Amino acid sequence: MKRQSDLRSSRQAVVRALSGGCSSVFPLHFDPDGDSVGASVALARALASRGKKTWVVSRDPVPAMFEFLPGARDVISLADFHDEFDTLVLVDQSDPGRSGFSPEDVRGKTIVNIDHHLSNNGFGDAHYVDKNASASCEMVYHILRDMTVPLDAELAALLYTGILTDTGSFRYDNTTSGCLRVTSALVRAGARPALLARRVYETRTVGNLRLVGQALSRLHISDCGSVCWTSLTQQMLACTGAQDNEGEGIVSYTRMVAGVEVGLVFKETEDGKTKVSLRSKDRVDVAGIASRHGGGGHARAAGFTLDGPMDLAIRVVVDEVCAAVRGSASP
Ligand SMILES: [Mn+2]
Repeated sequence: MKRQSDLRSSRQAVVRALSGGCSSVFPLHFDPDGDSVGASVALARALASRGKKTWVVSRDPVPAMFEFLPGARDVISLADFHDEFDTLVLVDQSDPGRSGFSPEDVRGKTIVNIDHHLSNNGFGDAHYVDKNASASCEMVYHILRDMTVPLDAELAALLYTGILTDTGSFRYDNTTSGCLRVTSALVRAGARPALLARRVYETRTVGNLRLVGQALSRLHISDCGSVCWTSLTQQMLACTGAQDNEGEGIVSYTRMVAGVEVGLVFKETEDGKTKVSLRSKDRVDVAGIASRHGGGGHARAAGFTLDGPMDLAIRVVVDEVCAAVRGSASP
Protein backbone atom coordinates (compact mmCIF):
# COMPACT_ATOMS: atom_id res chain seq x y z
CA MET A 1 0.00 0.00 0.00
CA LYS A 2 2.87 2.35 0.78
CA ARG A 3 4.13 1.84 -2.74
CA GLN A 4 0.74 2.90 -4.13
CA SER A 5 0.63 6.11 -2.08
CA ASP A 6 4.27 6.92 -2.92
CA LEU A 7 3.45 6.48 -6.59
CA ARG A 8 0.38 8.65 -6.29
CA SER A 9 2.29 11.48 -4.62
CA SER A 10 5.14 11.32 -7.13
CA ARG A 11 2.57 11.43 -9.94
CA GLN A 12 0.89 14.43 -8.33
CA ALA A 13 4.26 16.20 -8.13
CA VAL A 14 4.72 15.55 -11.86
CA VAL A 15 1.24 16.89 -12.62
CA ARG A 16 2.05 20.04 -10.62
CA ALA A 17 5.33 20.51 -12.50
CA LEU A 18 3.62 20.03 -15.86
CA SER A 19 0.80 22.40 -14.93
CA GLY A 20 3.23 25.01 -13.60
CA GLY A 21 5.18 25.32 -16.86
CA CYS A 22 4.14 27.29 -19.94
CA SER A 23 6.24 25.64 -22.62
CA SER A 24 7.35 22.02 -22.56
CA VAL A 25 9.63 20.09 -24.86
CA PHE A 26 9.35 16.30 -25.08
CA PRO A 27 12.47 14.69 -26.56
CA LEU A 28 11.95 11.11 -27.71
CA HIS A 29 14.77 8.78 -26.68
CA PHE A 30 17.29 7.70 -29.33
CA ASP A 31 15.88 4.97 -31.61
CA PRO A 32 12.34 5.80 -30.48
CA ASP A 33 9.88 2.93 -30.03
CA GLY A 34 6.08 2.80 -29.85
CA ASP A 35 6.02 3.57 -26.14
CA SER A 36 8.29 6.59 -26.50
CA VAL A 37 6.26 8.03 -29.39
CA GLY A 38 2.85 7.15 -27.93
CA ALA A 39 3.49 8.43 -24.41
CA SER A 40 5.34 11.64 -25.38
CA VAL A 41 2.93 12.65 -28.14
CA ALA A 42 -0.14 11.85 -26.01
CA LEU A 43 1.10 13.87 -23.04
CA ALA A 44 2.25 16.77 -25.24
CA ARG A 45 -1.19 16.87 -26.92
CA ALA A 46 -2.96 16.78 -23.57
CA LEU A 47 -0.93 19.75 -22.32
CA ALA A 48 -1.51 21.59 -25.60
CA SER A 49 -5.26 21.12 -25.06
CA ARG A 50 -4.76 22.99 -21.80
CA GLY A 51 -3.25 25.98 -23.60
CA LYS A 52 0.43 25.05 -23.07
CA LYS A 53 3.03 25.35 -25.80
CA THR A 54 4.52 21.92 -26.50
CA TRP A 55 7.03 20.38 -28.91
CA VAL A 56 7.91 16.73 -29.43
CA VAL A 57 11.46 16.53 -30.80
CA SER A 58 13.64 13.59 -31.81
CA ARG A 59 17.22 13.05 -32.88
CA ASP A 60 16.19 9.95 -34.85
CA PRO A 61 13.21 9.67 -37.20
CA VAL A 62 9.96 8.15 -35.93
CA PRO A 63 9.98 4.55 -37.25
CA ALA A 64 7.75 4.09 -40.30
CA MET A 65 5.50 1.64 -38.41
CA PHE A 66 4.43 4.46 -36.04
CA GLU A 67 4.05 7.25 -38.61
CA PHE A 68 0.29 6.63 -38.79
CA LEU A 69 -0.18 7.69 -35.17
CA PRO A 70 -1.95 11.02 -34.64
CA GLY A 71 0.70 13.70 -34.16
CA ALA A 72 3.61 11.49 -35.21
CA ARG A 73 4.23 13.65 -38.28
CA ASP A 74 4.46 16.75 -36.09
CA VAL A 75 7.58 15.41 -34.35
CA ILE A 76 10.38 17.91 -35.05
CA SER A 77 13.96 16.95 -35.81
CA LEU A 78 16.11 17.84 -32.80
CA ALA A 79 18.55 19.65 -35.12
CA ASP A 80 15.75 22.03 -36.20
CA PHE A 81 14.57 22.87 -32.69
CA HIS A 82 15.73 26.27 -31.41
CA ASP A 83 12.74 27.60 -29.43
CA GLU A 84 12.79 28.78 -25.83
CA PHE A 85 11.09 26.49 -23.30
CA ASP A 86 10.77 26.21 -19.52
CA THR A 87 10.16 22.49 -18.99
CA LEU A 88 11.94 19.40 -20.33
CA VAL A 89 9.78 16.27 -20.07
CA LEU A 90 11.71 13.02 -20.39
CA VAL A 91 9.35 10.11 -20.93
CA ASP A 92 10.40 6.45 -21.15
CA GLN A 93 14.12 7.11 -20.64
CA SER A 94 16.30 6.18 -17.71
CA ASP A 95 19.31 8.06 -19.06
CA PRO A 96 18.82 11.81 -19.75
CA GLY A 97 21.75 11.59 -22.17
CA ARG A 98 19.53 9.59 -24.55
CA SER A 99 17.36 12.67 -25.13
CA GLY A 100 20.01 14.54 -27.12
CA PHE A 101 19.87 17.49 -24.68
CA SER A 102 23.07 18.25 -22.79
CA PRO A 103 23.15 19.49 -19.18
CA GLU A 104 24.08 22.95 -20.54
CA ASP A 105 21.00 22.96 -22.82
CA VAL A 106 18.68 22.43 -19.87
CA ARG A 107 20.31 24.56 -17.18
CA GLY A 108 17.60 26.46 -15.28
CA LYS A 109 14.79 24.40 -16.85
CA THR A 110 12.37 22.23 -14.90
CA ILE A 111 13.13 18.58 -15.62
CA VAL A 112 10.28 16.07 -15.40
CA ASN A 113 11.02 12.34 -15.46
CA ILE A 114 8.27 9.82 -16.29
CA ASP A 115 9.53 6.28 -16.76
CA HIS A 116 9.17 2.56 -16.06
CA HIS A 117 12.75 1.36 -16.69
CA LEU A 118 14.48 -0.56 -13.88
CA SER A 119 17.63 1.51 -14.29
CA ASN A 120 15.89 4.88 -13.72
CA ASN A 121 17.44 6.55 -10.65
CA GLY A 122 14.70 9.14 -10.16
CA PHE A 123 16.56 12.15 -11.59
CA GLY A 124 14.81 15.44 -12.26
CA ASP A 125 12.88 18.14 -10.40
CA ALA A 126 9.80 15.91 -10.40
CA HIS A 127 9.83 12.23 -11.14
CA TYR A 128 7.17 9.56 -11.49
CA VAL A 129 8.95 6.23 -11.89
CA ASP A 130 6.94 3.01 -11.71
CA LYS A 131 9.12 0.00 -12.46
CA ASN A 132 6.07 -2.28 -12.37
CA ALA A 133 4.24 -0.36 -15.09
CA SER A 134 3.96 -2.21 -18.40
CA ALA A 135 4.78 0.91 -20.39
CA SER A 136 5.22 4.64 -19.99
CA CYS A 137 1.89 4.87 -21.83
CA GLU A 138 0.18 3.12 -18.90
CA MET A 139 1.65 5.78 -16.60
CA VAL A 140 0.63 8.65 -18.90
CA TYR A 141 -2.93 7.27 -18.77
CA HIS A 142 -2.90 7.80 -14.98
CA ILE A 143 -1.40 11.28 -15.38
CA LEU A 144 -4.14 12.28 -17.82
CA ARG A 145 -6.76 11.02 -15.37
CA ASP A 146 -5.23 13.07 -12.56
CA MET A 147 -5.22 16.09 -14.88
CA THR A 148 -8.89 15.32 -15.79
CA VAL A 149 -8.00 15.44 -19.48
CA PRO A 150 -10.84 13.77 -21.42
CA LEU A 151 -9.56 10.71 -23.26
CA ASP A 152 -10.47 10.92 -26.95
CA ALA A 153 -9.96 8.20 -29.55
CA GLU A 154 -6.65 9.71 -30.73
CA LEU A 155 -5.11 9.86 -27.25
CA ALA A 156 -6.41 6.33 -26.64
CA ALA A 157 -4.79 5.05 -29.86
CA LEU A 158 -1.44 6.61 -28.90
CA LEU A 159 -1.45 5.10 -25.41
CA TYR A 160 -2.77 1.72 -26.58
CA THR A 161 0.03 1.45 -29.14
CA GLY A 162 2.74 1.97 -26.52
CA ILE A 163 1.27 -0.71 -24.27
CA LEU A 164 0.79 -3.06 -27.22
CA THR A 165 4.42 -2.77 -28.30
CA ASP A 166 6.05 -2.70 -24.83
CA THR A 167 4.18 -5.86 -23.77
CA GLY A 168 5.05 -7.64 -27.03
CA SER A 169 1.33 -7.74 -27.88
CA PHE A 170 0.35 -8.69 -24.32
CA ARG A 171 2.73 -11.66 -24.21
CA TYR A 172 5.46 -10.50 -21.81
CA ASP A 173 5.63 -10.66 -18.00
CA ASN A 174 4.64 -7.00 -17.75
CA THR A 175 1.11 -7.87 -18.98
CA THR A 176 -0.41 -7.34 -15.53
CA SER A 177 -4.00 -6.88 -14.43
CA GLY A 178 -3.22 -3.16 -13.98
CA CYS A 179 -2.00 -2.92 -17.55
CA LEU A 180 -5.07 -4.75 -18.85
CA ARG A 181 -7.39 -2.50 -16.83
CA VAL A 182 -5.84 0.57 -18.43
CA THR A 183 -5.96 -1.12 -21.84
CA SER A 184 -9.65 -1.85 -21.35
CA ALA A 185 -10.31 1.82 -20.58
CA LEU A 186 -8.39 2.82 -23.72
CA VAL A 187 -10.51 0.51 -25.88
CA ARG A 188 -13.62 1.98 -24.28
CA ALA A 189 -12.31 5.43 -25.19
CA GLY A 190 -12.00 4.46 -28.85
CA ALA A 191 -8.67 2.65 -29.38
CA ARG A 192 -9.23 -0.08 -31.99
CA PRO A 193 -7.13 -3.19 -31.21
CA ALA A 194 -7.41 -4.98 -34.57
CA LEU A 195 -6.74 -1.83 -36.58
CA LEU A 196 -3.79 -0.76 -34.43
CA ALA A 197 -2.24 -4.26 -34.47
CA ARG A 198 -2.49 -4.34 -38.26
CA ARG A 199 -1.01 -0.86 -38.64
CA VAL A 200 1.89 -1.64 -36.31
CA TYR A 201 2.72 -5.23 -37.21
CA GLU A 202 1.32 -5.92 -40.65
CA THR A 203 2.40 -2.90 -42.62
CA ARG A 204 5.95 -3.98 -43.36
CA THR A 205 8.24 -3.22 -46.25
CA VAL A 206 9.61 -5.98 -48.45
CA GLY A 207 13.09 -4.86 -47.38
CA ASN A 208 12.20 -5.43 -43.74
CA LEU A 209 10.94 -8.97 -44.36
CA ARG A 210 14.01 -9.78 -46.48
CA LEU A 211 16.19 -8.51 -43.63
CA VAL A 212 14.31 -10.75 -41.17
CA GLY A 213 14.88 -13.67 -43.57
CA GLN A 214 18.61 -13.01 -43.76
CA ALA A 215 18.88 -12.60 -40.00
CA LEU A 216 17.02 -15.87 -39.38
CA SER A 217 19.29 -17.73 -41.81
CA ARG A 218 22.24 -16.67 -39.61
CA LEU A 219 20.89 -17.89 -36.24
CA HIS A 220 23.49 -19.41 -33.93
CA ILE A 221 22.91 -21.52 -30.83
CA SER A 222 25.47 -21.70 -28.00
CA ASP A 223 26.98 -25.07 -27.08
CA CYS A 224 24.88 -25.07 -23.90
CA GLY A 225 21.73 -24.60 -25.99
CA SER A 226 20.40 -21.74 -23.85
CA VAL A 227 21.58 -18.75 -25.85
CA CYS A 228 20.59 -17.91 -29.42
CA TRP A 229 21.86 -14.97 -31.44
CA THR A 230 22.05 -13.46 -34.87
CA SER A 231 23.74 -10.43 -36.35
CA LEU A 232 22.89 -7.60 -38.71
CA THR A 233 25.54 -5.91 -40.80
CA GLN A 234 25.40 -2.63 -42.70
CA GLN A 235 25.84 -4.71 -45.85
CA MET A 236 22.66 -6.69 -45.07
CA LEU A 237 20.76 -3.44 -44.66
CA ALA A 238 22.10 -2.14 -47.95
CA CYS A 239 21.35 -5.26 -50.00
CA THR A 240 17.83 -5.81 -48.61
CA GLY A 241 16.95 -2.13 -48.88
CA ALA A 242 15.72 -2.14 -45.26
CA GLN A 243 15.88 1.10 -43.28
CA ASP A 244 18.34 1.33 -40.42
CA ASN A 245 15.63 0.96 -37.75
CA GLU A 246 13.86 -1.96 -39.44
CA GLY A 247 15.89 -4.57 -37.59
CA GLU A 248 14.18 -3.72 -34.29
CA GLY A 249 11.80 -6.69 -33.97
CA ILE A 250 14.27 -9.37 -34.97
CA VAL A 251 15.51 -10.02 -31.44
CA SER A 252 12.13 -11.49 -30.47
CA TYR A 253 12.73 -14.38 -32.91
CA THR A 254 15.97 -15.32 -31.20
CA ARG A 255 14.11 -16.04 -27.97
CA MET A 256 11.48 -18.24 -29.65
CA VAL A 257 13.78 -21.24 -30.02
CA ALA A 258 12.77 -24.08 -27.69
CA GLY A 259 15.19 -24.41 -24.77
CA VAL A 260 16.69 -20.94 -25.29
CA GLU A 261 16.71 -18.66 -22.25
CA VAL A 262 18.36 -15.56 -23.74
CA GLY A 263 18.17 -14.29 -27.32
CA LEU A 264 20.43 -11.58 -28.74
CA VAL A 265 20.88 -9.49 -31.84
CA PHE A 266 24.21 -7.88 -32.63
CA LYS A 267 23.95 -4.97 -35.02
CA GLU A 268 26.79 -3.19 -36.73
CA THR A 269 26.18 0.57 -36.58
CA GLU A 270 27.10 3.05 -39.30
CA ASP A 271 30.03 4.30 -37.22
CA GLY A 272 31.51 0.82 -36.69
CA LYS A 273 30.16 0.11 -33.20
CA THR A 274 28.05 -2.86 -32.15
CA LYS A 275 24.55 -2.49 -30.78
CA VAL A 276 23.41 -5.42 -28.66
CA SER A 277 19.73 -6.20 -27.93
CA LEU A 278 18.87 -8.88 -25.37
CA ARG A 279 15.65 -10.71 -24.46
CA SER A 280 15.32 -13.33 -21.75
CA LYS A 281 12.53 -15.79 -21.00
CA ASP A 282 12.30 -16.53 -17.27
CA ARG A 283 15.53 -16.38 -15.32
CA VAL A 284 18.23 -14.04 -16.50
CA ASP A 285 18.11 -10.33 -15.64
CA VAL A 286 19.38 -8.88 -18.91
CA ALA A 287 19.07 -5.31 -17.57
CA GLY A 288 21.91 -6.20 -15.17
CA ILE A 289 24.09 -7.40 -18.05
CA ALA A 290 23.25 -4.29 -20.09
CA SER A 291 24.00 -1.90 -17.24
CA ARG A 292 27.49 -3.42 -16.81
CA HIS A 293 28.13 -2.25 -20.38
CA GLY A 294 26.65 1.22 -19.95
CA GLY A 295 23.19 0.32 -21.28
CA GLY A 296 19.89 -0.38 -19.56
CA GLY A 297 16.37 -1.66 -19.91
CA HIS A 298 14.11 -4.17 -18.25
CA ALA A 299 14.75 -7.56 -16.67
CA ARG A 300 13.48 -9.34 -19.80
CA ALA A 301 14.43 -6.79 -22.48
CA ALA A 302 17.55 -4.63 -22.51
CA GLY A 303 20.28 -3.26 -24.73
CA PHE A 304 23.65 -1.57 -24.90
CA THR A 305 26.29 -0.45 -27.40
CA LEU A 306 29.92 -1.60 -27.51
CA ASP A 307 32.75 0.33 -29.14
CA GLY A 308 34.46 -2.62 -30.77
CA PRO A 309 33.79 -4.57 -33.97
CA MET A 310 30.99 -7.13 -34.09
CA ASP A 311 33.06 -10.36 -34.09
CA LEU A 312 34.72 -9.40 -30.83
CA ALA A 313 31.44 -8.23 -29.29
CA ILE A 314 29.77 -11.55 -30.12
CA ARG A 315 32.58 -13.56 -28.49
CA VAL A 316 32.63 -11.50 -25.31
CA VAL A 317 28.90 -11.04 -24.82
CA VAL A 318 27.82 -14.59 -25.70
CA ASP A 319 30.32 -15.95 -23.13
CA GLU A 320 29.01 -13.53 -20.53
CA VAL A 321 25.37 -14.40 -21.23
CA CYS A 322 26.08 -18.16 -21.13
CA ALA A 323 27.71 -17.67 -17.72
CA ALA A 324 24.66 -15.69 -16.54
CA VAL A 325 22.34 -18.51 -17.67
CA ARG A 326 24.51 -21.06 -15.83
CA GLY A 327 24.42 -18.89 -12.70
CA SER A 328 20.64 -18.41 -12.77
CA ALA A 329 18.38 -20.74 -10.83
CA SER A 330 15.99 -22.96 -12.75
CA PRO A 331 12.40 -21.68 -12.62
MN1 LIG B 1 8.70 1.78 -22.48
